[in-house]
Amino acid sequence: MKAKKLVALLLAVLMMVSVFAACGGNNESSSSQESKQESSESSKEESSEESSESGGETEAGNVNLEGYPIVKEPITLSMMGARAGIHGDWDKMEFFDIMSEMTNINFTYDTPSGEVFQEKKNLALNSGNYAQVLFGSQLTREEQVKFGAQGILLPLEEYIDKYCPNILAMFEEKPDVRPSITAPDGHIYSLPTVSYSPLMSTAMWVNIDWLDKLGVKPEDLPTDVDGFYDLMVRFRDEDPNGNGEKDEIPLNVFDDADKGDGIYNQMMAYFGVLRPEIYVDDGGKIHYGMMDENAKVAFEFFHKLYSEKILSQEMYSHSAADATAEGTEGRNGAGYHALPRFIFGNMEMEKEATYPIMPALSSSVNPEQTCIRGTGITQGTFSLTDKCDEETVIAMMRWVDYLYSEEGSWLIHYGPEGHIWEYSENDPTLHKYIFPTDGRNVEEVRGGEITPDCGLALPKWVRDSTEGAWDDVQQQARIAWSDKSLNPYNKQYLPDMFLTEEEQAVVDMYATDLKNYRQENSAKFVVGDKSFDEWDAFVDGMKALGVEEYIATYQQAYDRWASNK
Ligand SMILES: [Ca+2]
Repeated sequence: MKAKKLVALLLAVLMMVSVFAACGGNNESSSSQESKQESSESSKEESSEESSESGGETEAGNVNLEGYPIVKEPITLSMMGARAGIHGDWDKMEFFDIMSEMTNINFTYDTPSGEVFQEKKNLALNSGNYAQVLFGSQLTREEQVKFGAQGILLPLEEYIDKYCPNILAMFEEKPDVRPSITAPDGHIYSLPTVSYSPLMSTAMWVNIDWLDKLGVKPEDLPTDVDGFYDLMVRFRDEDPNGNGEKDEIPLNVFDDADKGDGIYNQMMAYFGVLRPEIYVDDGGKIHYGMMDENAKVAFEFFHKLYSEKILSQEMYSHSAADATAEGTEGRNGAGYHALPRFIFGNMEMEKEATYPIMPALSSSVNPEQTCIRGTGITQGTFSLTDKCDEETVIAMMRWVDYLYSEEGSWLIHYGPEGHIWEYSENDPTLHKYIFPTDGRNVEEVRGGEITPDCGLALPKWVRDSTEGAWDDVQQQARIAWSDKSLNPYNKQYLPDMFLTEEEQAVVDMYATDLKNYRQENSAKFVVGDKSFDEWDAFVDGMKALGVEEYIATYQQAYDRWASNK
């Protein structure tokens, strides 16, 4: 680990040298950057000496460095965040009241609505009239780089190391997180939502009634694409809905918005291609998936499924609602979605709990069962600006660190016991909802008066166990199937990572044309408008659109990410 860090440091120094050399004409900014770096280095040394000398120091001015309240005399800070449509007034939310009681830290709130938030945020940050605390402010990686370099967003990493045991524990347990939130200049300007749950892979739900009819047990579902194909043929040909008509849609997929990517994203993985565009393989090599040889094998399979009417024939045009309507008519055999009800129509929760998940599949070119999962990281949920003094920064870092504890992560998402949830009488380690009696649903109460962590990403660390902490038969079934059929085989296709401004500019130059070309041709191969004899020409077309430089740029960003690990 130490050696790895040393290598990373050397690499960083080398890269800095080459950056300075490369932009020799830009002396002013690089030297000021250099001196900033120096001064932060020296203050780091001083402060670490200080803390090692004073050892048991527990307070700094008004701030208690341990325990609660965090500040002795109450303070009030300005906060800006995006108000979601479901939100009530932030100043009336229970979450902030509880935090205030515990910490003595209060806020005034500036919460423009989600639709205009981006504009208001930019206006604030560019005019100098911004809040001390940016909470749920959806700071993109580009914004973190830009406003961090301007000194508006404060670097948080030294405070994390000194005052944030919960965040450090998260870094330790989830080693991807720290490099993913570290900007290319080495600073952490914003904290993320980190959410690792057993439900990180999208499920393909299978029609349990049809399996019963065909005498297939859920535990005997196929584990490779050939077995999958055979089952789909039976769904198509054996009238499993029993109406005497050949009206079954074995695999109903919908993608009016995404031009097919929703399906490719899931099914290409069965062929070892983790994404149609950028993904990283186990050896740390970046691919543009459609350039892989296996992509052709995958698309030949998709074409077979489409031409044999196993895939819905409207897969490029109909919407999620259209697909659900066909499910309600009893025509759907399988489909990808969060819950069975969206594929098969509304049903009782007990019934829904009986639907199995199709396992991750293998294929002749990819002998290991494979499916994909997301990164679990949402960027830019908490930042502090240069309107905070040193004491305020320490206090707020202690405040936000609590949200990464198990208790704090639960509090910010669900609020305190007795409002929308209580412990289950069946099993006191599990929770169940208290359903409101005034006509609102649970989410409306949660976002209305309990917490802004409803339709808005906020700083917290959702543990693997959180989703499982509910006394809910459907949820428990979904977790059990995911743990059995998906989670042992899922791969993260790409870590969450920063691009430098230069890298972003290169990527922006190629991304749209490549995507349009890829999607347009992909659909033609699937529906049979283009012969697979033309595949090589298609690959040459991607090369002509700059795919090799596109890949190299991501490789550079990935290598930097990996060196920070
Ligand atoms: Ca039928």
